Amino acid sequence: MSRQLILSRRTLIRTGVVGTGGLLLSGCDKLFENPAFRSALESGEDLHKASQRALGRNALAREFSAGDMSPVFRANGSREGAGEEYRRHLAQGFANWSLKVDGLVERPLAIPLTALRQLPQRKQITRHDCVEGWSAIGQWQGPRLAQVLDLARLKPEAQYIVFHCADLYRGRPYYESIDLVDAFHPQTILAWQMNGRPLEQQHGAPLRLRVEKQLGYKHAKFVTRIEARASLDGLYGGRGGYWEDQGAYAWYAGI
Ligand SMILES: Nc1nc2c(c(=O)[nH]1)N[C@H]1C(S)=C(S)[C@@H](COP(=O)(O)O)O[C@H]1N2
Ligand SMILES: [Mo]
Repeated sequence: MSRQLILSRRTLIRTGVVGTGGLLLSGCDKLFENPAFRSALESGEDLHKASQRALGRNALAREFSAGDMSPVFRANGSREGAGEEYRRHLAQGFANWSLKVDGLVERPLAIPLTALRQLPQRKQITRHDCVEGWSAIGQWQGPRLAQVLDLARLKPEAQYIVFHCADLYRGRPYYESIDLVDAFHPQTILAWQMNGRPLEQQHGAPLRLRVEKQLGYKHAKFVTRIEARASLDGLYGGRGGYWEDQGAYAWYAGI
């Protein structure tokens, strides 16, 4: 595998991703006012003009207010991560955990959780809709996936973003994938916080995807590795996700 760049807070400051003050920006409006952020975003979007033509998919999912939040947000699917390594990180409060970003990127990364927390943040209160027929409203916070992908610099051949998870559901690795329209959508974030607190294990600690325009099963929990690919062929069952490979649900689950 090619060399990985370990992103320290100092690297992030040097590369201008993180300023020395005002790290926590709330909401995307402020992010959009930031010229560095805008240009990073636009260069990402230029790569993918063709996919961006699917205009309707860029609309925002509805956001709610604090008073709408569900008193109970049930957990579904895996409630814990699997394996020795996951348990060790859990015991350490994920202090030494990092997210891998690889595949069709110019700069493979290992980004410590501490660095992900220091990137500009987006906070959103949204409704989670599970295909099994229940919904819950919760608040999610984390950096935009777009920002992480721009740090790793997608190669032009990249078409899909795959999320590899640390759990086994009924003995098999859970994984999911989305296209670049959803990957660069403003509300697509890597959430490490839920309802104002670090993610609980049952909700996918330390990091899970929020892809608000799609159903619950696309929101990969326990994300440990993000892989950029040109195609989904040859990856597990080839249909781009755990439930998709079972023939249970569609790859695109727009709501
Ligand atoms: N890694 C992983 N991600 C997953 C699942 C899972 O079993 N494993 N279940 C999915 C389903 S079907 C739903 S509805 C949501 C549930 O998220 P929650 O447990 O935070 O409610 O996670 C999704 N992401
Ligand atoms: Mo679900």
